[in-house]
Amino acid sequence: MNEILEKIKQYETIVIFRHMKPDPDALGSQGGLRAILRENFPEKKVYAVGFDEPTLSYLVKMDTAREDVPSEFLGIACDTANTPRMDGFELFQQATETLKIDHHPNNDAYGDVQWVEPARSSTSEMICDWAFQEKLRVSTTAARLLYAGIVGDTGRFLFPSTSAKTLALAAELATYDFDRAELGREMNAMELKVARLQGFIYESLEISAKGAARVFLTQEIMTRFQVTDAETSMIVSAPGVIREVKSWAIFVEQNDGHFRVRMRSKTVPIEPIARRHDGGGHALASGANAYSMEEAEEIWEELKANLENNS
Ligand SMILES: [Mn+2]
Repeated sequence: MNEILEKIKQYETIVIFRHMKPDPDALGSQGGLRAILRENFPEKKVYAVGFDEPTLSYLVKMDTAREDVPSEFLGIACDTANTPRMDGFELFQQATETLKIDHHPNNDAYGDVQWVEPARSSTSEMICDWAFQEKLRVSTTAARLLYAGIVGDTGRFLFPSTSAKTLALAAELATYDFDRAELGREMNAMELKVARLQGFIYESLEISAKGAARVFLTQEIMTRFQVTDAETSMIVSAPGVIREVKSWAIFVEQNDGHFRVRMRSKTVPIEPIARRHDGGGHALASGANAYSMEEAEEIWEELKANLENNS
């Protein structure tokens, strides 16, 4: 953590990265760090790169001027567990030096300097803590983004990763002059078509005796509800409100026919299952891939067995 500012001071150009299919923490930590660096080092060129996710456009806009990036620059990756998931990895590879700031398990230990704390609620919390400790100026824009990232990754301060420190940092961010109520509305807002898909999920969820649950969102279903894969990320937590459900997997069919599997669990870790199937993430929130129906069935069997062996 102490080396981060050292490295930043050494470079005139800094490019900040984050993972593909961004969530509020990816964008909050990336955009928050960009705002902090621009505020404190106005002479430096600071860029945030990646796809502008339309469902999160209320948060932040990426920089597109990649041709402005000189041959010597510092690359910082926020909230990105592994390099295959990094948006803009080709550019990151060209960086003179690289930093990794993340709160996922450090299975892919990339980066010349790595600051990884899996016990943290969010990368936004880490950036916030770092900025305050280093006595950097935090702009209102930065505060809003970091707050959004914390709110997003803690499930509105409900997940067990929410510590007293998380709340204290969020309380500090809440002293800044941004419209928290409006941000909250944006983060909770759901399009009607997505709400209807959520209704479909509740209707078609299969639940095992021990509380494993699954649902398939095939291309046909996605077309019927006019919903994209990115839009399904908003409803991954939906099965969690059902008392009978302990762990769940949402199988989202991709254009190439394979399934992206979004897995969640209330208490029993599911991350090892995700790791066995080309994925990973957090103990209770992971993503995996199933390249055939047989593999999708294997994941389901493992999800059920996982609860039988751990309860
Ligand atoms: Mn995160």
